Amino acid sequence: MHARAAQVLEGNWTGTSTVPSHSLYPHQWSWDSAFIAIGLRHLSPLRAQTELETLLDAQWADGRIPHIVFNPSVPLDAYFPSPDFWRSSTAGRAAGAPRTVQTSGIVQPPVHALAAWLVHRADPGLSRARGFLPRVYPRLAAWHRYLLHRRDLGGGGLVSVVHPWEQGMDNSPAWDAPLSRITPAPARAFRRADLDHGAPEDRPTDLDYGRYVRLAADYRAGGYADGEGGFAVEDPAFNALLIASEHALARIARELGATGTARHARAQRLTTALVDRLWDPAEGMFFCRDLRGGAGESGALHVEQRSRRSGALSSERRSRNGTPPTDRRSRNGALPTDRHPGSSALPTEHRSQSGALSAEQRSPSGALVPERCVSGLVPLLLPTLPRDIAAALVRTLSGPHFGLGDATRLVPSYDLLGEAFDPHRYWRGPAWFNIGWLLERGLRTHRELPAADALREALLETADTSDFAEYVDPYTGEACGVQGFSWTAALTLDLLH
Ligand code: 9YW
Repeated sequence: MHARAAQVLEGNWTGTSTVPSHSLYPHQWSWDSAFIAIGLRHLSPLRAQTELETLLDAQWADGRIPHIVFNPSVPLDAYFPSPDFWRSSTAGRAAGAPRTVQTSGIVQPPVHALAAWLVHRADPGLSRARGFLPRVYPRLAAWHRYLLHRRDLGGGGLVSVVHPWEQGMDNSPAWDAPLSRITPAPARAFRRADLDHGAPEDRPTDLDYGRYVRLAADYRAGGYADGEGGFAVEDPAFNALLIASEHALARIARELGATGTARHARAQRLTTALVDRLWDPAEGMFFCRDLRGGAGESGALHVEQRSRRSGALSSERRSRNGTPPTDRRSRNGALPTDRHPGSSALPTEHRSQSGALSAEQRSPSGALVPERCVSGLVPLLLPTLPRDIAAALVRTLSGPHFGLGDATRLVPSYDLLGEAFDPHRYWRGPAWFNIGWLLERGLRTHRELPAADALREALLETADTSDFAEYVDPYTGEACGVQGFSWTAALTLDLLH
């Protein structure tokens, strides 16, 4: 299996970075590269360093690491949205997009500092000889600075994503409600290249895509400036990965002769904010906070400003009396999809279609999204999580909603009992290997060794039988999406070591 995983990574290597898959994703993706580097370090520490360096070469002057770095030799129609959609070097000029390389304008989860630290550790001699950490450290620090300063849209110390693609779990049911306020771009305005390579029933719907396109086009129209867009969500996995990476940056700083203390302290403050804003003790997991949700929306949950430790989400769920959530009604087309009230106070080009709520309509702290998504378990990764919270997450992982070690041997991306559950559709049920890898690490960190061992076995076995699939049916392990997928192969290598 080691040799076959190495072969997948060899085949997907372009000379300076690794594509997730030549057919479906023929460019460099940000968090993919971080996971890929974590596996590549066992094959070639040099290639692993190069993978991260190539990505960081495309960093914008404002610190953001773009979610895609485009390969100019790949035809424009091979992937949508292509460079001519994002127009980074012109539309992103004010934000400091690079001139020579084309990128997207949104970001992906910050796994990079964690990856850089693990890559360094694989061969510290080579790393020191090449000055790897001194070169990447300032860039990683600028990346975290961008997230913490430009993306604290809720003002509570956590980072928000402004597009579902940023969080990495594109069509997670957590986005249904926040996306339902976005007017989809008309289907004729774009052509989905993904359907040339993936089965439509495994992929997001056209309606999802229309909204992804609208949000991205609005962000571009505003010069990729952060602020008042129609979609702003604090996600537990994105923030947990930032915390893990901040701890890794502290270790890198120490290796470079600083103390790292301030960074560890910052990671601790972020952990406190994560718990205060996203933890629900009654549900035993974290939830997304929809900053644009709340007051002014019929059918949406309203969350008051008090701490989530009080179990408010559970009472909200009960108080809904079975009213179907806005998102599902709109997805089924039974009700009009456009519920954005518009906002004349905002510049029209950037805001009118994005569904931004006006200040009066918006609840200052937004609302938790009552969907159990696997991102709400990812904070288990954090060694400094309060013990009672880690224990509750482990119980939720093996309980009826995620079924680990009972109904399934892998972790589904979404609630097995949730209304939106679909074992084959992308991030609405299937098990993904990067998430399995993060949770295996979390279980091990919190000394849940039998569960960690069992998950490791299941991940390895399924990677093998599915031929390194992109994602799998969480019950049967049946391959979905593409095969020969890079992070599946890379993380297999890491689990084997
Ligand atoms: C897309 C590359 C990316 C991943 C994301 C995944 C998918 C891209 O593929 O998004 O076009 O939908 O959701 O997490 O980074 O592998």
